[in-house]
Amino acid sequence: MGLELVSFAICPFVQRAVIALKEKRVDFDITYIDLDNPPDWFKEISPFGKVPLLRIGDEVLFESAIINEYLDEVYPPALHPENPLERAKHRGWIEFGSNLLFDQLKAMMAKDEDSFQQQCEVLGGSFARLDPVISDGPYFMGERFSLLDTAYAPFFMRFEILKKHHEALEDLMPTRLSRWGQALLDRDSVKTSVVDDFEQRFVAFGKSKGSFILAKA
Ligand SMILES: N[C@@H](CCC(=O)N[C@@H](CS)C(=O)NCC(=O)O)C(=O)O
Repeated sequence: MGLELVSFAICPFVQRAVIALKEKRVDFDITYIDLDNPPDWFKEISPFGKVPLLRIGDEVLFESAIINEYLDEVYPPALHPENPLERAKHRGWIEFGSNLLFDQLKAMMAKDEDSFQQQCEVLGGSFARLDPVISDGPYFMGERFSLLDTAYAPFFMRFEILKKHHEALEDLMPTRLSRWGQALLDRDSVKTSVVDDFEQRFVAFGKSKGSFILAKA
């Protein structure tokens, strides 16, 4: 049955599902909507009014982590660890990654230097938590790329862009975390997981919402 992903072009949560689909080489259609002016059909089928949605025939899945677990159960190769305890730990860190994405958005949307710097401290605290639990590389659990990696790649992609706009971000990330991020950004499924003009759109979006660090972009 055909798969349709409902997306907003710069959404990191949709990007997680795109990466998983590409890793699994599954064909899918993608429908972009404008979240500032969502169509009625979307409001009817999205319980939280959020993307991503995955439409499978008449069925609709919502929430990126749930969508990716479904994809992982149905389409090989399985990316989640086989061991239930490891899988549960990964789910916890995927949730941590979702919080990190929201903190990154807050940093990007900060309206002035003070609130931006405060958000940098929050990000720095999360990096200090995350850094000791990642493997020596290249990926979170070592040689094997996992579902958890799909959840963090969108964060690293946005961080690389934001880093160009404020020096406070340049040295914020510990070396090991940066190394993991680079390995993810080098992966084909990640490179091809966004629209061609992603960076321009992402920056324009932040600017239009009054972002302090993107004001001069
Ligand atoms: N927990 C959700 C978060 C999804 C999310 O926040 N999506 C944003 C776009 S990146 C959205 O649809 N926002 C619309 C809104 O909040 O009204 C997931 O993991 O799928």
